[in-house]
Amino acid sequence: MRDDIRNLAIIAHVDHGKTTLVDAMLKQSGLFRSNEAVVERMMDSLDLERERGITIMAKNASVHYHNVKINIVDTPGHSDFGGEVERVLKMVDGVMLLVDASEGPLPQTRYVLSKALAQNLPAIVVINKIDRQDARAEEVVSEVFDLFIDLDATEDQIDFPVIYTIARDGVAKRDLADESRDLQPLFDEILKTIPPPSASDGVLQLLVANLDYNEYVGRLAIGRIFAGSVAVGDMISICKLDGSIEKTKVTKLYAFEGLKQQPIDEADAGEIVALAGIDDIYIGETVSAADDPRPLPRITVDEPTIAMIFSVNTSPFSGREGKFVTSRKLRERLDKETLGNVAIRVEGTDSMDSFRVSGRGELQLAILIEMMRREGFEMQVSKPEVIIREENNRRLEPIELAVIDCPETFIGVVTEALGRRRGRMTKMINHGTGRVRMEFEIPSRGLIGFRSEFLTDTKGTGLLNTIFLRWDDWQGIISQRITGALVADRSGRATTYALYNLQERGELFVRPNTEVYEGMLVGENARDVDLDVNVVKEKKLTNMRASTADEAMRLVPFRELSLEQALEFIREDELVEVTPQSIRMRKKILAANQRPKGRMTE
Ligand SMILES: Nc1nc2c(ncn2[C@@H]2O[C@H](COP(=O)(O)OP(=O)(O)OP(=O)(O)O)[C@@H](O)[C@H]2O)c(=O)[nH]1
Ligand SMILES: [Mg+2]
Repeated sequence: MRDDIRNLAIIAHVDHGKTTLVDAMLKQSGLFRSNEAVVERMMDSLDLERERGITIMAKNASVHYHNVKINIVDTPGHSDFGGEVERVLKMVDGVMLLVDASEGPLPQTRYVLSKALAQNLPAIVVINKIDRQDARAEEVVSEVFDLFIDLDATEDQIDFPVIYTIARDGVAKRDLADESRDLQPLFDEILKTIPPPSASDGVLQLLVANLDYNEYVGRLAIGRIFAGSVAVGDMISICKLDGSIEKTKVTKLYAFEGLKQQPIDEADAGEIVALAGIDDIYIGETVSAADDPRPLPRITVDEPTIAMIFSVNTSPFSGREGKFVTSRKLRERLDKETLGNVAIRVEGTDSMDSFRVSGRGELQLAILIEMMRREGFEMQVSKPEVIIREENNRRLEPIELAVIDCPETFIGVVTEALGRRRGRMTKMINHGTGRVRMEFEIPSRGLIGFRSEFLTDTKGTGLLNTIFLRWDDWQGIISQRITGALVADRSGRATTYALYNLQERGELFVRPNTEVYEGMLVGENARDVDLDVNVVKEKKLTNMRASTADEAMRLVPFRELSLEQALEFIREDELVEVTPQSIRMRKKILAANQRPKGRMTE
């Protein structure tokens, strides 16, 4: 046993406070001077994580408490990033399951707990945000208890310790009535409940469970040493995913100290380390002894449920704003993604210029697209579609559980909207607070594009959480967006005059002077058909006064769609064009006279 080490992951539903709790643990372990200014949610170091306020990638850190090194893996709580949680559980000997004291267990709580229980990991249940006005800590503990039972936990697992916290203030208590000013009760519980890693001698076996990048040393392969030891200068073998073995030498070895990686000379079984200087190493591969390679079982994660086609940008504006525009670059980048992100798949298609990219949800794919455009890529992507399986002549599609929290007054609209999308209510709980919680089973197909409608329907007050439930028989046709699009019928720059005359048709997506091309979507048509429109029309200038009148035209503010909103908006015959600077929507077929008829023209 290595009693000087504990390895644990912190898991929860999105926003329940994982990263905030890690902040507090880092601060209280004396990592910073008492007067040192530190940012909030330190572990959320990616630009996209900071902008969106969510964790996207699992990350390692460590703290010291009573001469014990506690390696902590912070994980994302959004269900689209569930694959991150699944694979890092391989590195740890236990988990802290965080649950919001008011919201209680939500779909992702259930998902991550089920994965931890399946690995036989002991859990400390941490009820966080007990400072909330609407906290109902004790009730939530009993809901968590029910969840363990529901997931067929063993008696040992059900006998979990509970700690109450205010992560934001760095306070933990064993009992709600306790006075406490710090996290000591939590640290003590970690040492007590999370077993030390077993130290096994013998042949080196290190399972790569995470990849990182450090600008000084390049690629880092992060993993836990399951057996043996490793030292700088050792010859090692990498047991590749394809079964081959590659020999190399350890040039740089790191351990996690706080938020940093610290160079070390050697490490033993039980420790979580990072190896640098090996370019060709991927998640799920085993680092083993040079003369006696022994691969560990590879890491498997749940299958993707949603797919999108990524293609070379074929719009007339292609190549204007991006650095990387060719199909070769696109393919290389996507392949690279699959090596670091086990929940993403990439396949070729009939066309050399298109690739089918599958993942766990719209957000996961949108984040990938967003990262790529920031790196300088241009591409066009199709409407996300669910993955359909054929099994024993049955056509199966993914079904999700949608858990909705909203004010009572919206029960009607929400139920109606989900009914249209083939959702079936399975549960409704009225907490008597004016808000209700409803559960629906609904095909993933029906959820595509639902989020923005839901937020509008509930005036921004609703909470929607979804999680994959099962594969089930195809549920029949689900009707799509009921409105059509306003489609530019020629290229040029949009004019105030033209937009002014169009705005009564529906909401506009472009502002005056935006450059458009034929086939580009410039607005939503209130009617259910597409309408080809001229947005570049100039007013005939008959005299000077006409142009002053032009300036006086008041335009309704245009709606700028985010990437996710654009992905939700488009239909099967449309695409989103993504470049480092722009997000445009377009018809697949740009030329108006080549698109299927049955549309209106102005
Ligand atoms: N009132 C209150 N708010 C808290 C507490 N802990 C965290 N929060 C807030 O909850 C929000 C989410 O916190 P995060 O730490 O980002 O949550 P997370 O679980 O890491 O979220 P993901 O990684 O995206 O799943 C932030 O606005 C925090 O300030 C707490 O103890 N009390
Ligand atoms: Mg987080």
